[in-house]
Amino acid sequence: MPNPLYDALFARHADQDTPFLHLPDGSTMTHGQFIDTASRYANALTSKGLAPGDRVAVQVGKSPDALALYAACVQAGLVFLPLNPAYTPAEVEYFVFDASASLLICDPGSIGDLVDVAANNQAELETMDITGRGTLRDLAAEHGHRFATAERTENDLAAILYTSGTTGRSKGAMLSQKNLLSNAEALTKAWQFSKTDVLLHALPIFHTHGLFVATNVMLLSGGAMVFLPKLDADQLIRFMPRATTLMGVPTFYTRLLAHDDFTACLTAHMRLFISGSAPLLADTHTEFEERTGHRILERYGMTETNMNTSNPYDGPRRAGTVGLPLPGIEVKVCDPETGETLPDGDIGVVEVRGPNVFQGYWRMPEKTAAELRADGFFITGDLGVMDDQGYLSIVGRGKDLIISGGYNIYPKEIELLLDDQPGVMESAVIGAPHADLGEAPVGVLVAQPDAALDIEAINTALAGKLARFKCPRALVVIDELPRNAMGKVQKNLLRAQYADVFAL
Ligand code: MLC
Ligand code: AMP
Repeated sequence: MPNPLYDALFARHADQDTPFLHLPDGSTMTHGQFIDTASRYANALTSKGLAPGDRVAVQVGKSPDALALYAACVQAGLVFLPLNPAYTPAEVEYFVFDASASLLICDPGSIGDLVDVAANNQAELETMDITGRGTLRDLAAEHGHRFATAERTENDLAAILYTSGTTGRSKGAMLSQKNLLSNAEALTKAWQFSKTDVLLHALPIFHTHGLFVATNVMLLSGGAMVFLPKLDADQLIRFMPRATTLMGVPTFYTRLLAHDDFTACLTAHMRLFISGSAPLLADTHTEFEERTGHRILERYGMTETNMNTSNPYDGPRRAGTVGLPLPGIEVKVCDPETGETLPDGDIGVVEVRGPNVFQGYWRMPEKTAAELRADGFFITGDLGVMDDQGYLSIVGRGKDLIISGGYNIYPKEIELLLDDQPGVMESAVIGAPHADLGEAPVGVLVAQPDAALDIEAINTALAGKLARFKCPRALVVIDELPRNAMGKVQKNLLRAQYADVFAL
């Protein structure tokens, strides 16, 4: 049965004894073993009555089995919905409810918190721990490693990835098989990946970067990955001699540079270092080149579009820019009011069109219509400027968004919770520069008249509701929020005022 994404990324590796995942314990999983594992999971999932198009929410730690779940969903035609393990049960409930997920797979340690979430939403519940063990693996073990691949077209959904929204309600970006496959093809070619490559993979696998950019490119090229649970600079350095390439958010590069053992000698054999998901400071780029002789290749993308632009593999990699549009993808910088394309050199909103652009937001037609134009251009909300050579620079964001260590944080979601706290009259959440994470959230609070704010209690209340990475790393109290003539909070003034809050 045709299933374009499965055929291109997975089916061709069946029975291959070439290495796919090198694990930190020294073991290796071959491509064939990975495909067999995935097919057992596909059998397990369908044995539970799941049918093509059903959503499978997955909130588990990073492991080969967790990655095999992605392959299993593609093979069975299920829609993969990966979730950050840091999300609280309240956050998970929203995703399971919104997506009408048929199955939730979670860590065994979360069962107590999530059993009601699943029951309330008529979802089945299975477990998988960070080693891959759990009820789902037990079920998979009862099945064979052959599975009749579900028929799919390139327009069928492969995944829904939730991205937070400016209103505080997360939106599910619907990604079709074609969205994912076309981008994997473009990137594999642009970055010259081949089966001789070994990628150091220390990114999470519940976001576009670690899941689609990294994994799909390696599957398409037939190469291998050193599959590490998370960023740990010691481990990156330990395994670098086995690798040819690294993909990371800018924090990867600042942490490597902070390490004394990170030297030109260690990296001499490396073919490519790629950065994205957040701005790479030009200083980091320069320092990296001075230390290693390598010029980091920066690219730009987002959940809704996968990757849009990249600095060239051959040709000038310009620090501070995110490079040129990838082949087949149109990128323009537009007037935010009129939507007219601006001349080179003018700052405007970046819009993109191509086979990479998502299918819209799950069950949110108004939001889809607001961001996806009828002619197919997606309004990214990023502010950019194009130079006369076609290189794009991201110079800011039209959307009120904080990117902390590559994770997106929408202030509205935090402000709504802060406003509900005893004694708080109003709040504004801003991003302040942070040496390790690029930026981190700061909550600016205004107290009700005569109220004394209990900052510790507010922090505790937030921690129960929000994933830790979203919780403000500083809460400050001021008399009133600066507002413009329209009554809008002037966050730019707050950002200037608290620019040094993490430097102290
Ligand atoms: C962890 N913490 C963070 C955080 N990550 N806080 C703010 N921002 C982050 N990004 C918090 C934890 O909750 C914990 O808090 C403490 O920091 C230590 O946790 P940790 O797990 O030990 O953190 P660490 O290993 O330092 O992780 C930092 C990181 C990681 C930057 C390596 O966040 C990471 O891998 N980020 C990559 C994100 C990513 O893949 N983005 C791509 C999105 S796709 P406490 O309070 O409990 O101590 C996309 C499209 C595109 O953007 O273009 O690619
Ligand atoms: P996400 O919604 O998590 O996929 O995050 C996408 C956002 O990350 C984009 O809209 C940009 O704001 C930002 N981003 C991704 N890559 C870069 C980059 N290289 N430079 C600056 N910002 C980036």
